[in-house]
Amino acid sequence: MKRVGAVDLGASSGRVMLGEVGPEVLQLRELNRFWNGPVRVHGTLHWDILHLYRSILDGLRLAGPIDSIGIDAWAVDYGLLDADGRLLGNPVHYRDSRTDGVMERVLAEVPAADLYAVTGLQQLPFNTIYQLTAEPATGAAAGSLLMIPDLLGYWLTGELGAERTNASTTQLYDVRARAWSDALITRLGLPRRIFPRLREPGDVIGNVVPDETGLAPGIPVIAVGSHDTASAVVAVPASGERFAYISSGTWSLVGLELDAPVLTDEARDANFTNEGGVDGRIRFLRNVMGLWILQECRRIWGDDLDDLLRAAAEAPPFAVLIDPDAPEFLAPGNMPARLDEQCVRTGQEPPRTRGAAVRCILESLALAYRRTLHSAQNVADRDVDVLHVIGGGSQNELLCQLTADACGVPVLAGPVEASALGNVLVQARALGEPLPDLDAMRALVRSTHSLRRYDPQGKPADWDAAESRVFGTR
Ligand code: LFR
Repeated sequence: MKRVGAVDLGASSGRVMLGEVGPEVLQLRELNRFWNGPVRVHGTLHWDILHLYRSILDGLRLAGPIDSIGIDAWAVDYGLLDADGRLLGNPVHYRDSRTDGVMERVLAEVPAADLYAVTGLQQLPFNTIYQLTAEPATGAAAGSLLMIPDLLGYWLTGELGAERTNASTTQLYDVRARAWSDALITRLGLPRRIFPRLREPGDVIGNVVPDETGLAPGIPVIAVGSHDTASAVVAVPASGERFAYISSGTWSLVGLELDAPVLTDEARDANFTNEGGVDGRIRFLRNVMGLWILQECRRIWGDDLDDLLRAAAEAPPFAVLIDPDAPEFLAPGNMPARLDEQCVRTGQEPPRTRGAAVRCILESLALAYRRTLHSAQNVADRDVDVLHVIGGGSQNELLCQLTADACGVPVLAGPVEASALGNVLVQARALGEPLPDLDAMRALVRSTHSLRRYDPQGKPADWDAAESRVFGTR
């Protein structure tokens, strides 16, 4: 039996889990859960990175003897170190407005087609490439750039490096060559020296430094799929190939797992990403705005989630529909007001009750999933028999049912803590547990976790009509 510490930093919280893995055993115990929201200082949204580091250490100290530690977090964000390895300023959160207009500026110099041909990445205004371009002075002063899990791994071990799945989200990584894109980095005038040596999920980063961490010295820190979505996709309890997934949390990452990137014009026009997965797989997916809109509404309303979902279940269907991926929903703020504004702009009467607003958000998400799933299948030429919904959103029964109805395939919901499970599984394998490949890891998730099935209900024609209402005729 292996006992490992899994650190998973998500948008609603960070947590440290104890993972236990053995033959027919895969379980998690939460050791510590802590706040992981951005801190606004003079207008800039920052990570609270030292608070996180301390909370991580506090959690790991509660684990008892462990065989290793692995860390995952959301993608694209990073810390810059000076030549002596000191952090240059607090990392900035990707929802900060410093990237406003930067993508357009970069695209005026490097055509989107050139970027896509190399990186295969979805255009998102907060990709690392645009964040770095937004702060050229700091970048120029830096000795190295570390993605957040790599930064925390560096503090624990003293070892610099760049884990591959997260590096693949920077839009500075060559997805076919599986290396930093020197050509792109140079073309953008970024210093090549700041991009550290790449490491694979499963590589040992180093051993925990004694003394200041308060942890037993010598515990190995293992690079997992340090992009949380890469770890989550490891834990999709699928068998075979004919599946799609939604990693459902603050974001909904909707897509397929492929053996090779799809870099066609069609894939680029549909704005699909080809992110690097564990074991060299490709996560061919699109970011759909996810539960963020609802989370931000609740921050303003202060209502209990279950009450809202009950009211939404009773609200009339297809009353108001929005495009959840509209850019105005990206930054934190007064989401109920932004929702109403979009309704007015699109000639719809804004929802009159909170239940109706939540219904609108969930139906609109299901509609965006449907569109994304169909387009992924077309572009990648892949048939799908089942849609796995993993992550926190898999607990949202109304959303899961609407997703099955909209997509017209059965939904299998669970596990909830997919990122932490994927993190634990990759560590266990690196420690010698007989989990030779993703199939074996997924079989272990299936045999240890119960899933909930939602079969499509209702009339497909209603969703066809809804889709042309919001997105025009296909
Ligand atoms: C999900 C996620 C997505 C990424 C977004 C921003 O937590 O990692 O995969 O696009 O956050 O980093």
